[in-house]
Amino acid sequence: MDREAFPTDAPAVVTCGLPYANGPLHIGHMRTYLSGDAISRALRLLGQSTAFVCGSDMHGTPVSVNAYRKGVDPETFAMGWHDQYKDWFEQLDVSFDNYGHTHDETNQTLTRSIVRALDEAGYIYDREIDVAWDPELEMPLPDRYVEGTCPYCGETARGDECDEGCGRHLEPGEIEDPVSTETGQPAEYRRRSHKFFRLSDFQDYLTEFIDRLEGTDNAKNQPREWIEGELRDWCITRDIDWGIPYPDETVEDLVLYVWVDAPIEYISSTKQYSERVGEGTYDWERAWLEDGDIIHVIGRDIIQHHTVFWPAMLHGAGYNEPRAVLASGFVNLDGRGFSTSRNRAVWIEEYLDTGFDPDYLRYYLIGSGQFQQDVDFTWSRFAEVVNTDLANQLGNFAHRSILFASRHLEEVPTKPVSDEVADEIDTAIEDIGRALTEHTPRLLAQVPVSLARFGNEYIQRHEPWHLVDEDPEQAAVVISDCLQLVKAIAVLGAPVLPNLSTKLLEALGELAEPTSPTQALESPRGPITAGDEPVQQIDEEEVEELETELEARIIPPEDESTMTETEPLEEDRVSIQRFGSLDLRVGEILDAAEIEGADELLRLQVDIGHEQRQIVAGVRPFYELDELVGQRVIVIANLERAEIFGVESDGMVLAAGEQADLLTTVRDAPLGSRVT
Ligand code: B3M
Ligand code: ZN
Repeated sequence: MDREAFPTDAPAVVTCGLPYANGPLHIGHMRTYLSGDAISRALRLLGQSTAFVCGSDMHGTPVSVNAYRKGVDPETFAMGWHDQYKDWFEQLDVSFDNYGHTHDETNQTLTRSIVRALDEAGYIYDREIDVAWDPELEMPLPDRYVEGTCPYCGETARGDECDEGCGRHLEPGEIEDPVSTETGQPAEYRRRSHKFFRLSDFQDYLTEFIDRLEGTDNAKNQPREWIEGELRDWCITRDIDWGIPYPDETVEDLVLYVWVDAPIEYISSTKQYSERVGEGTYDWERAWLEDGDIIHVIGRDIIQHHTVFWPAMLHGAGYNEPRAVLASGFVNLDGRGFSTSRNRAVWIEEYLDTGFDPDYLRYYLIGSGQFQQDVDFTWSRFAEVVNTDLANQLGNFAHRSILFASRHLEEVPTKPVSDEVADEIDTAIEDIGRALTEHTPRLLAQVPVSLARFGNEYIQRHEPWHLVDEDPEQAAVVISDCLQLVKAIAVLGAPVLPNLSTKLLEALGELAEPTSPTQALESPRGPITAGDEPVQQIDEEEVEELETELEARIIPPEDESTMTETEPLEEDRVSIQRFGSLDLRVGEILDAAEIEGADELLRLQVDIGHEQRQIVAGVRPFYELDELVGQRVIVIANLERAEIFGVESDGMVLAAGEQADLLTTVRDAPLGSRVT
């Protein structure tokens, strides 16, 4: 069943995933916030009553772990970041109608009432489960306090999510080989009673829901596998003291799992907005309990929470369901993911320090790729996009049109524009609606730049600089057409480029923010005043400086190996006899050669005194070939022979850590000496 196209008469709610209040944000985090902002501005421009809401995610182990490591109590810690986030959002023109946080009274109260409603409806029960426990610290190890192996895909995972592998949510006790992140020791298990939500009761509902859901393809398709498979009940409590206490006095020591109260903040934040502006202006109850168009804009790593757990909770408690989920791809930095631990990131603070208009970042992140695809960022790519699209097309067109008009037009035009130009603007207006109905925010960024491209081509075709003398009447038509295109760019580009839009409107003598797309077709009010170029080119030198700065402060992978925690020590002891059964020898690398088709491997010829051995070693990524020749190494000489990529390997060279740091000798024991 297709829902009505946007705008509708219902109140819309646009939300963005709540940032954990636990550390600095980088520009990769901004993609969803900027897109959500543009979507809500576009909805409002089309006349739909819209609440754009979000808040900081204060609870859970992502916050408590970081606070604990800083030696600060979680509330003070999270509040500090919350204030900082508010400030950053404001500076980047992310204009939430309400930005609350999950620890505020509104959210605590609403969370309690929703959990009680679910309980009364019979969706919550007690179950005894094994939870990870740190024997040294005598404390439970929920979620991010424990790491291990994902039981589904075998990748390293956190206690509640397989963040580096298949992306699944993991239930307490599911992770394999759990290790405490605080002591590095293997975790034990303790039996504890917890509250469970009967997710399995919602299978039929969710199966139908996912067919109705709009948004990006990843959000509509990925959950099918989970919904159609076995839906296991969901543990909604944790053994920590930071969070919202489970709302039942007879239950002690349990707080709600952060993913229960976090999405409820979407409702709480809307409610706070309604309370501020009055229900006549925006009715949160209608939005969340009746027929609101609820649109969640999130990162693609939290699809399961928004398309499975959350709609089931809403449905179980009698709330309205999401209409759309838009799940964005990540932002990469020069082809690889941002890394907070390696300082491999462009931080918000840094972007703001450059003094570049936030519109540039908005345009880059919203306009660069399909929403669900990853976007790559480098300063030079950023500068290229800003220079090509915003400076050369949009800025240039607007500037020359305004200049021309201020010099050659005697009065502000009032006549309708040429058909060709009117058609172009009509299409642009339709595109705004289409971007919303088809959930493609990128189109919102393309609209103003396409209009400018058309405009530049239109000017080139009509050459008004000749017409001014040859045919002044025709010149006035062309210049008026161009001015109208500038106005359309300002009106229809406002959702993505609010600052540029204001600048252009001012030059056209318009002071108010646009409130309807049809203003794109109404003559500019005037007077027309030419100012500076609205978009400044970013010059090469500046780009180079920014790139060098970034490069210089990234912690290289070698150093990172000393920062990352190493594996815990083995508990099982071995006898000296067992150790003696390994024949370890001192050797020297005589030759190193690549193996076709195997990027990681090298074929080494190693002299081990008694004989020469061919050994295949996985060290290609870490060494140059000639750097290896002449190196002394330690070899397991009595390892079974093996064939690796079709090459015989007779022994193994010993290496340490993830960067394959080769073991060697400090002095010069003769080649072939036994290691004991
Ligand atoms: N706080 C952040 C994340 O996992 C998490 C989002 C909550 S949205 C309700 O990306
Ligand atoms: Zn996995």
